[in-house]
Amino acid sequence: MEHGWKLDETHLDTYRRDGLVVSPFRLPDARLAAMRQSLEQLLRDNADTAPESLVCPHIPNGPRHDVAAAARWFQYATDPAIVGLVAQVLGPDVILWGSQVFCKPARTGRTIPWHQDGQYWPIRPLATCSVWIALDDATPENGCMRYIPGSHRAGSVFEHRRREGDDLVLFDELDPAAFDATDARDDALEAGQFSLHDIFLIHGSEANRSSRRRAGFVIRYMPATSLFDRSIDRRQDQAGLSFSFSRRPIWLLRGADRAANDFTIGHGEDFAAVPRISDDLQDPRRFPAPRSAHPTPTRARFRSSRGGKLRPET
Ligand SMILES: O=C(O)CCC(=O)C(=O)O
Repeated sequence: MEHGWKLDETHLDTYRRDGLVVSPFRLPDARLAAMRQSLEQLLRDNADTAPESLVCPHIPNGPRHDVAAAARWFQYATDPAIVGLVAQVLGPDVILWGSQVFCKPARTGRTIPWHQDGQYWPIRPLATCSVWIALDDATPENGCMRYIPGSHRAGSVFEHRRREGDDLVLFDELDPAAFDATDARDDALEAGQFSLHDIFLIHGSEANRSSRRRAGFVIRYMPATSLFDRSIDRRQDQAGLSFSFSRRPIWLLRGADRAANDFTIGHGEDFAAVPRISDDLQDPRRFPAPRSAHPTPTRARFRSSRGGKLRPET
């Protein structure tokens, strides 16, 4: 994709002030088409999982799909053009530690209750920039993300309480006393647009009662000055899915590690063929833009221990 992407001071100020900025750049049509095609495969391969909770399609032990499919999501998540924007807000040392497809089907798409991401994640000190990429148009009608501008600025995680329900994607909900929902702003995006948001931002989204699907792919990056602390492991559950961070693989994408992060855990057999990713991500020859809507799978990057079938993370 475009390697010349750079956020200007106005956009950086918006990120610092509001905790979320809509990127002035958007995915090229060919990339969007490729991602939407990958999404269709992901949904087909995971028909028994809530489509709002397709956690880490970029890793072979994430949702069940073939190794080549995981490699494609990995390419999307490590696109140097996107990582370059993230480095502008996080600093030069960038780790990819997670991703998720939040696909809300028409009419039945579930609510994502108000929360702060920091409530859920084993990163110390808490720091992450999430890039939320719209794979469909995301509007107030189909349940686009909503957020409270500036709510990240306290730099703390407020009280959350447990609320479980079949209509919910996440079960830790922010105490309503912590914020004023009338301040909420819509993160409305056209397909191919994306926004960046901070780990302390208060956000959530309504159920999708419209006749149009709302799918987004979110990529999580942390600065390598923080530790992905697997000892904090707290089992996560989402809409019928249960998973753990204890074996989650992470990658250093740019710069250097400053916090003794472990880049071997979870890379096990499935990752035997995956090179350690580093600054050479910035080499466009390594991640060429797809020439068509059918990018060539990079099979060599992953190897599965079970004849091409992936292990679920749980
Ligand atoms: O997809 C949504 O509406 C919310 C996603 C979210 O909570 C996140 O990316 O942190």
